[in-house]
Amino acid sequence: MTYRRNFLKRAGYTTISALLTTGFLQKDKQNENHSIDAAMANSISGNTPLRQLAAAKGKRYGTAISSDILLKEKDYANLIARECSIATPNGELKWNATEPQPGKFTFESADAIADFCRKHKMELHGHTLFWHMAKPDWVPYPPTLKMIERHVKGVMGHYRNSPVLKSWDIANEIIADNENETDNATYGLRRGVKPELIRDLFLFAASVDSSKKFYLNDFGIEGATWKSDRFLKMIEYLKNKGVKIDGAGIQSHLWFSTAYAFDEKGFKSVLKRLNDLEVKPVITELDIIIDTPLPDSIKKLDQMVADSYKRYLDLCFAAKVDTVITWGISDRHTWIRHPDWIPGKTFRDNPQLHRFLRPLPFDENMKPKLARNAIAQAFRQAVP
Ligand code: 9MR
Repeated sequence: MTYRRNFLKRAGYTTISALLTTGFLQKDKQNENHSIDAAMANSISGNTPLRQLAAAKGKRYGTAISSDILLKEKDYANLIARECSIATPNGELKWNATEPQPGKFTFESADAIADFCRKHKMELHGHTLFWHMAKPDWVPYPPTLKMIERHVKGVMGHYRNSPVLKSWDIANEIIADNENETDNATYGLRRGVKPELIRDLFLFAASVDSSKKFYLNDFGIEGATWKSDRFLKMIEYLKNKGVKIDGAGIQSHLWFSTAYAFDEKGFKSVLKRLNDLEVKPVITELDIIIDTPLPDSIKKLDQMVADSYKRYLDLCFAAKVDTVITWGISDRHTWIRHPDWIPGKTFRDNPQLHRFLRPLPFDENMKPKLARNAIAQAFRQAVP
């Protein structure tokens, strides 16, 4: 329930974009090369795995991955092994999964994913040490410094020598959604969280294993918003404190519509500010919803999703993004279709519209969609 509320706030981000004038999906002459031509798309639906196309440009493609589905569904496991060079555990590394009781750590399901990655020569992205939505009941928010220290030591320590785990979302979604939900105007941190606590969290992490890349991960920062500004200020604060922070996780749970614009200019400025801060942008949780007005067929919808992927990734690759992780790989398993989290009032109140929730590159049968081809084309066209 809380999660649903949280998601609904994400829609607020698109409402802000709605104030702008040109639609991300409205084709204009100058940008026509961003959209993928259907005939061409079909001809390249082909065989080269995304991981290979990405690697040719020095990049990585991956997905969020669930250990229980991995065990149950062979086609899911095979598809991920074929297409991906990196994976993020969907929930297996979160606090509620790794330390359900104080000081009692368990890594069975996360290790199953790490083994899968090792077997298929994939990297693993550690998600996440600190998140208000995935903590066991015994942990308050924010947790005490002592709890944080023990948790970070326990979890990062377990993967210190892992041959596959190369990066951590040290903290996830610490920025409030708007100014009414924070008592910290400068950094916009969720109520109760102090910048010093986040600094100490990063410092603990560095004292356990500084060989990994450290990210601050968040959503709703794909444009010039109140939130992206606070996110960037928080990164700047950490840099000024001499804290190790290598990357900004830009989740990219995106909503696009012909009725309102994507803040392309604002997002470019976010990427530029990250570049100035010498912090690498990483696309950590990409999926795309097309909001109303909906087209009259799934085919057209899939084309809109694909065009959105292409234009978004073209923009990212122009800013030298080298890692793209989608939040799932197939529409069979997307959090967006989970009954608790069906997004937005329109979709929630109209079950007949749920079939228009097709946010990922492969369909329910693990068949490639136009979105998969759009990702492939973006990798092919990227300048290494
Ligand atoms: O997709 C994830 C869902 O299966 C989990 O139940 C949920 C709570 O742990 O987290 C979801 O993943 C979220 C991610 O960890 C952080 N950003 C938003 C993601 C989608 O809700």
